[in-house]
Amino acid sequence: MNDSRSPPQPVTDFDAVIVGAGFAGLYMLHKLREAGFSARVFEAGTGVGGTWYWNRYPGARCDIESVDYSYSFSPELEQEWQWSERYPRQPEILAYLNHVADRFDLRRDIHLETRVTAAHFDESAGLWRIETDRGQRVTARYCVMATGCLSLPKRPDFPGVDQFAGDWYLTAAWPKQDVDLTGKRVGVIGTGSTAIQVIPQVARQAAHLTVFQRTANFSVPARNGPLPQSDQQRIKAQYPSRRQLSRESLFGVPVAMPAAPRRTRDIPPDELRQTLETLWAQGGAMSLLAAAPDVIADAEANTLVADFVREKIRATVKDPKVSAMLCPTTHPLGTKRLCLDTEYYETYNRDNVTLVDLRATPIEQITEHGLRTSAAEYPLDVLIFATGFDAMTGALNSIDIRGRDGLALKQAWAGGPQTYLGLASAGFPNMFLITGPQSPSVFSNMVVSIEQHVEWIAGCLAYLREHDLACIEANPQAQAGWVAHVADVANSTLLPQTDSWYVGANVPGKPRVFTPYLGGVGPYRQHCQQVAAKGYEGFELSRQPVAA
Ligand code: NA7
Repeated sequence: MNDSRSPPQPVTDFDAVIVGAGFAGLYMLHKLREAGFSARVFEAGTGVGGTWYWNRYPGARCDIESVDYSYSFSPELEQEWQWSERYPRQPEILAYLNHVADRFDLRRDIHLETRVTAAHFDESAGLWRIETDRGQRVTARYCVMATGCLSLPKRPDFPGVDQFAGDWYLTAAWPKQDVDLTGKRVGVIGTGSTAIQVIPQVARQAAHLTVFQRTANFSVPARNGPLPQSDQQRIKAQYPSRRQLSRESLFGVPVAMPAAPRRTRDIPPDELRQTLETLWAQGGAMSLLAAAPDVIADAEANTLVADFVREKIRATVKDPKVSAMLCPTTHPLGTKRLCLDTEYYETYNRDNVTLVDLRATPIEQITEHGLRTSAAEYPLDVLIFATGFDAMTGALNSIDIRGRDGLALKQAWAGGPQTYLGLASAGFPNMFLITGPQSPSVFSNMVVSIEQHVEWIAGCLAYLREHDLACIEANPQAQAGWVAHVADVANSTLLPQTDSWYVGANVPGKPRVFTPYLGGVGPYRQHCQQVAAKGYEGFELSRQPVAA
């Protein structure tokens, strides 16, 4: 704190503007209202739901169990909502979020079909000026970006895409009405988490499916199924301890951090085999990673687990040429998102499915009637692009965000994101990021991380109000220290070496920076709590709403 008098606070339309009405924006609105702040949410979709509003492709499903991929802030909500399956489908998650919007009367403060185009910090007035694509201009003291980590899809930029005479779809902008693929020759480009969900569904409907694979990925069976009432009741009875375990865990799922983890390579081979078999039979990607935490750090450990998965792929896929193509060889397991599937590998045993290796035979062109690689032309009626996102920074950088001295966020982050705790960025006072770059975010159960950030931000705003403070801004030194720490932790693992969206390698020209924080959800939460307990250590707090 660098001054003692309290000048009049700026008059603004709202205390806070929140950008986005997914899991993060909805809870932020609720929490701020509860604390007596006024807030307005702007959301581009015609409904709430964020990721779960846009990603309606066949097979869209969460890879975290439904009972854990849900809000914990309301015991009543927790108890009353019934999940039907172990892993929730997109329509069920969307229905849940709509229920939350109604139950907490959130809709009256949400403007739908409204995209925020600009957010400028007005230094002389000490407030944010927000503009939308509908021409609205509002002011707010705080600006909260609840824009999501995977919300800006990559547009298909293959040569010839405009000539294609058939229908094409982007998984992340799937139409609301049913798409009938019956009798169609369908091509899917991509074999990431999304494609791995979509491919088995399409194969069941289409006359023929051709999968265009550039990189084979590791996938673990979900073992999805109905969630029996009795199991759900048992879990609900233990919710407080289950939630607490998730909050203290590595990835935000209820698996305890091992007190004295053994190195995977020190585990006797028979015992390791048994553990992996048990986990494979149980299903679930996060538990496999959590069971052998050194898998992402130790190349030898990684090979042991990766070999096990490759063996499972070979045992499932009948054609040895196809199974060889499906066995990942380009990266260690878990250094690209470990996928979760239902009958993904089995799908390649169908007569109507062809796998094309784009590394051996790259795409040359999309033609009027299909797709041509360096080796062949594939006639297609429908093309599905499951080609991923400009992750972590894409949605933020697509808004014209300007902080002090007109500094553009894009410019401040030209060499990669610069944040303190993934919550704020120096030069952008009173702006908060929910699950921003350099926080656990995509390397965790997003709902657990979202709740932690929302509660931290709401606590911070209450603190500012209580102490008559007008301005909070990340300190550049503290930020530099955090950015270096995030990089150090990442560099102690195998992850930065792999070309993945975690490092921005999937977007040409993007600086190569490993963006999620790998220190674990539990330790990260503790650190954020300590920062707050020490009067927001590493932030500059000021009574002046404007620059001193
Ligand atoms: P991903 O994981 O980025 O997957 C995209 C896939 O598309 C991946 O297989 C890419 O191959 C492939 N791709 C992307 N561009 C091309 C081009 N130009 N040519 C050929 N193939 C291409 O996105 P998802 O939507 O599957 O998953 C993102 C996250 O959303 C997921 O982890 C969940 O957390 C939710 P590549 O690997 O780059 O060679």
